[in-house]
Amino acid sequence: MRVLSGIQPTGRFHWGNYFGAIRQYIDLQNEEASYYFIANLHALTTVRDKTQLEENTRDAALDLLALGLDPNKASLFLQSDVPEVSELCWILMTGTPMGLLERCVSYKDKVARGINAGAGLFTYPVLMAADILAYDANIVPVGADQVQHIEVTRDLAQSFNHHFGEVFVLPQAKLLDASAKVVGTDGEKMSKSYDNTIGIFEDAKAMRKKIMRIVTDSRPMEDPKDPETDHLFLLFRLFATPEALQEMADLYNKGGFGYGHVKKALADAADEYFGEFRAKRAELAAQPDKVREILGDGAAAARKQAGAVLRRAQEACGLMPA
Ligand code: AQP
Repeated sequence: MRVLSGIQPTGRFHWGNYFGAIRQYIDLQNEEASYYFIANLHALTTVRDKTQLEENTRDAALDLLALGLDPNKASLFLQSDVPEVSELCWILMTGTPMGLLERCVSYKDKVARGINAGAGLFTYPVLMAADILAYDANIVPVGADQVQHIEVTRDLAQSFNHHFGEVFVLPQAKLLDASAKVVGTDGEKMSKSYDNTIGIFEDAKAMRKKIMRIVTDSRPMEDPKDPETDHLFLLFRLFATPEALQEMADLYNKGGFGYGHVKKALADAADEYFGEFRAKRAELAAQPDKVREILGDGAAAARKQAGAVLRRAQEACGLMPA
């Protein structure tokens, strides 16, 4: 299997990014080929500050490597280091119906929330399609919010193949059932733009404070509560062992506990889970040359693959590459 996924350096990565996507990257890095990129071209649609984008990009690379992405197994690179993808994006754009993009929920959602939407945000799914198709990826590990974009990718690939011959491999989204949509501190999807995130590498004290401030319902402590509808429980489930989870579920069903107890258990579990990655991150942060080299090697491997697919597409549609 060939695996491809990307993640935007639009801010620090949060639990949703980790449990929905990054954990899958690590699990899938032993596949035949796996490519993971830091989507700085996508991020440019929202991060309009040079220093901020550079800082986010460095943080993204450090975070991914510290969390276990192994450059000996997978290629890690910056999206902007593979210009072949932007060329492929144009080729796909020429065959993209406006209606297909107008139906994309994540675009509509951002517009509804008053986010200033330019052509970059509107055409985001086409660049994403080029990102995926350029690596002949069969599998794209993502969270649930990206499934529609992968459907768009399949539509564009199928339409191109139908018109010009079999050029593109049709990809499939891969989701983790239990964490395809991680909830945030307000019970909605955890998302940077909803301001409801808990960061993976957030300072341990700040993280605990944030958890302790999570708003809960005001039912009396004695009442039994349904764990499956409580966002605190859903977050605890990300970290807990099956035994600890069962114990907590029993407590909910019985009633007579305080949410402070659950919050403390959640903070302890998160601390323990991410604790081991902190030291690795600090170690890597002290070796910027090594990180740059990893990204350079990743980009070289990615360009080779993307170049081959671009030539295939150019030949098929009459662009006659030299
Ligand atoms: N809450 C989530 N649950 C599960 N998976 C999630 N992902 C994001 N949020 C959740 C997955 O993380 C990967 C990287 O996504 P991205 O680069 O598109 O990051 P993002 O969408 O910018 O993350 P946000 O916080 O949700 O940002 P905004 O607010 O800009 O949309 C993807 O695979 C995504 O599914």
